[in-house]
Amino acid sequence: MKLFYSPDACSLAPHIVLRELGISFELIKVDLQQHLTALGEDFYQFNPKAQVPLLQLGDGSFLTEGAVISQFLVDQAGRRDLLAEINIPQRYQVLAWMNFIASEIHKAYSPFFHESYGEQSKAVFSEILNKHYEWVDQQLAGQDYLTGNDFTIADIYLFVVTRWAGFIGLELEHFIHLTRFMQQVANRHTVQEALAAEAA
Ligand SMILES: N[C@@H](CCC(=O)N[C@@H](CS)C(=O)NCC(=O)O)C(=O)O
Repeated sequence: MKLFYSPDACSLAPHIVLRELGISFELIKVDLQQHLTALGEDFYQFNPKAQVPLLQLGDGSFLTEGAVISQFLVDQAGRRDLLAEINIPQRYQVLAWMNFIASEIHKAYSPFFHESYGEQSKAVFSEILNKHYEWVDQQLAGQDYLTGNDFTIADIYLFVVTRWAGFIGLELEHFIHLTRFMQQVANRHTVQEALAAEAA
């Protein structure tokens, strides 16, 4: 399998999942500004949406959408601690978080990474992010991870997007449960390996 990624982008989530699963994969770096892979290929030819993450499977086919790539990977590997199997209620609790992170948190960071958004948009989205993190922080009180004490793909996704708060100067330290969560996930060796690989 090949994972097309950009350093520190949302592609870090399936990257960490791949390392948690211990399966072999190839990382292909993409320059999102130039739409070029590290080999100088036009990234559009692989993903017309021009976004990472992009997973290329052994049969040559492609899968997009990070939240779905992560589900696909754990289902293939049968790692039920990271995502329970179909028809088990716990699975849908994790998927509800994945959907919330994708639609409410991940995309609320977009104005900070696109120059065309002005300061007013950024202020609005800072407020939206704060409101979401206040709720997330409450959910993390008294438990290690989003759905309890088991680490899942939703925790990986939350960790990856919440790292961006540091890049945009969004203060989150007062959310003590969230801060503890971020530290705990940052300490995992798979996370450290993925960050080191992307920084190389
Ligand atoms: N819906 C997509 C969004 C992916 C996405 O936003 N990727 C960003 C990096 S975090 C990207 O490739 N941006 C470049 C662009 O949109 O031109 C997913 O969840 O996988």
